[in-house]
Amino acid sequence: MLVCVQVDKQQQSKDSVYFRDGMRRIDFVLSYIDDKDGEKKQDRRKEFEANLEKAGLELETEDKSESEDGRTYFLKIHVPWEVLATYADVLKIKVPFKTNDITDKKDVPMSWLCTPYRLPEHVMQPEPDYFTATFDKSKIDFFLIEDKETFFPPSTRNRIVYYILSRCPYSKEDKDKKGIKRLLNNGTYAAAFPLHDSRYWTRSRDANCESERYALYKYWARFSRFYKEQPLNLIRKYYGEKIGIYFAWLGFYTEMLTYAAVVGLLCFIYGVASFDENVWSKEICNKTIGGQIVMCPLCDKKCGYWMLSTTCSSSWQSYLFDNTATVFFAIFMGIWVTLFLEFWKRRQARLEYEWDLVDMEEEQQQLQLRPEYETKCTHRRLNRVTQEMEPYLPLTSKFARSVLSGATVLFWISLIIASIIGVIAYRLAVFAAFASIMKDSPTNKLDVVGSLITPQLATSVTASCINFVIIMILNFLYERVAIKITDMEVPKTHVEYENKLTVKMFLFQFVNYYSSCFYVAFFKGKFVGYPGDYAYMFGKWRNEECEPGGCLIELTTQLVIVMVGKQVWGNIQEALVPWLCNWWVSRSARNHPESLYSRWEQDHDLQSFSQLGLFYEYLEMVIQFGFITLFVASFPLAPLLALMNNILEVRVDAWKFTTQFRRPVAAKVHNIGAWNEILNMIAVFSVVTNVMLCIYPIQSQWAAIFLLQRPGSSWGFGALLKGTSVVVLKVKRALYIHSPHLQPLPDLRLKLTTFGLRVRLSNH
Ligand SMILES: [Ca+2]
Repeated sequence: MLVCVQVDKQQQSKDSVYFRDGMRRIDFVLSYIDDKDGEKKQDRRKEFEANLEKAGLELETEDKSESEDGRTYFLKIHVPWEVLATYADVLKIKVPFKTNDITDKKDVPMSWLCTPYRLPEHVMQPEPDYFTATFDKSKIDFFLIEDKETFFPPSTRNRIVYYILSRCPYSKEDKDKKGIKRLLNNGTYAAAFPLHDSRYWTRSRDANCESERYALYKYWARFSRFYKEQPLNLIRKYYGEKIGIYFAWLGFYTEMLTYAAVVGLLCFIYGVASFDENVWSKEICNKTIGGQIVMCPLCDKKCGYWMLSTTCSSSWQSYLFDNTATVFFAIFMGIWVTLFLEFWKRRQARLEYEWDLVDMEEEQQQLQLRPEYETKCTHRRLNRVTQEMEPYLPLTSKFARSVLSGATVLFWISLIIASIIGVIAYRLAVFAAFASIMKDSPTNKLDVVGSLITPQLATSVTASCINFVIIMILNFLYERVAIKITDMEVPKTHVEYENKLTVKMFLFQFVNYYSSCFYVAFFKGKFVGYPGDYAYMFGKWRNEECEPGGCLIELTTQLVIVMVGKQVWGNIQEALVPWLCNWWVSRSARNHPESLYSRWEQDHDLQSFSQLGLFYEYLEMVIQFGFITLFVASFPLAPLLALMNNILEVRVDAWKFTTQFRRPVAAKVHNIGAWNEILNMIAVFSVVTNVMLCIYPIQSQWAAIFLLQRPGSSWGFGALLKGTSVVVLKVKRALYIHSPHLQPLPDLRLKLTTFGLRVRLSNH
């Protein structure tokens, strides 16, 4: 008998997501290490687990002797049908009651063209389409329940367990001491996570197990699948709507980037092709024109006069990014941004229908009060609508907290601005030094080193690097501060918490990443004064001048360094770091392949998915979105760079979620939240910056020398660009008029039927 059990266990434990009886599914796992002086912790655990059992959960503990390191206990949690039904009712979870019998299959012409990008149907549609209604415990017969054990999908089950865990008290004396989060913070438990359903590289041996993780890895989370569509329904089923919407958005953004990248590339090719017709550069390089023009010294003491023709080659370089096509591209991007936002709104609305999020009610949000809010708000008041007492924060306290957090954000933003002024001072000081090194060589040495490296370029490259390092350090510190002050504000719901944090972090990041670009684009070289009457910073350093070709080429350098640096660094941080950590943690298990390495231990060794995990993913992409829209007039290749990064990004993120992280608790959201408004804000901003970028180069020195003598060549563009905003508005209006989501979609009809049924149901 003993042998039999042993064999059974051996067979099961590598893959099984069930209790020892092989029947009850493990919905959540808690782990802890039993340390010697942990009596207090032991008491808390005892009380907590007793309360969990009181709430109806079933527990099973794996002894530490079973674990790989011999120190870790694993507590497995199963939630039985009764509890599921109760909480599904409380949380107003929607469940199927009828299969969708309305078929609206459209035959898309030329659909065979898309076949290489398609995934098999069972991956794209992992479950049939249902009509759904809010679960009601008293009307169980109404719903499509075949098997009570599998009626609620794993993502719903883990959501329910997490809801219970985050509200379960753990102290007899103090009723306010509750929730798994606090227990994790004070080290009572080491980890709490739902289980992945199989190993990612192979199907589970257990026939009852869906092995969705394996399917995700096979069809989605590999780089070799980069040209395939994403199985969004499966992602949503496995990870929940929140992560599903992120990947839908990322995929959509990448798709739209393709158009911008192609047009940007064409503009660049135009620059290369029309290279020979570049009159400015020809005249600068011409010995009788550029060779005759003597320019004033770039710095006060050591610099000498120089010939305009020495900047011959750099003027050719800057022509590549600064020509007529650039202006066209800036206008194009203005329209592109508008289309992007409008089409995303539609896509999002579609997803809301398809994923059944349309009538995710407000009261449901109310029910999802953050446990921290419940405990920190000691005041209670009567809600007149529900006639229930609910916690609230007094207005004065709320106000004080908001002011304090606002002040903190301002303080940190001013810190960045101070550091940027520091970098400018560095530029001025170093530029004087560089210029004096090259001072004797306007005619001879510059041909050797100076033809590629002008003092301006050398300064701007080093300054960009320093700037990048400062950006990274400030980022690191501010992240911690932002979380602290958002906690302090005690937002009511998770959604509110995230939106507050999003806005805080974004404001900071916006200044942090873009300010140096703004400086180069709009301030540098604009306040230099005139020969004989130069302007000085702090009365000491002469204000910087742009390169003779204008500041645009410097902006391009800056953009490339920050953008490429950030993307390379981001991918290293995102993929390499978790991979290395996992590799290190699981090394002992790999060394003993004969030993049992159970499902929960494998997942325990993975990286934990932080609550803010998705926030950083969005932030990274939105900052990139800013780079390609705000300064696109200076660098038409930026969308192409972004596109290449994003094709990689989709798969890196997918790979990371599927293989390197523990399974996140499924969460529901309507849309991408505060990011929608932030994207809109960037879009408005980008029209302004691009207009300005296209007007400003006129002030460059060449222009001063050549253009003003030839009026009419570039001046029209400013007006043209002001026209862009008009065009953008027109496009927007046209889209509204022809918007299909104003007409009732077939989907909408379905939902209305559902709604009617629900009304009838609740009237029973
Ligand atoms: Ca990412």
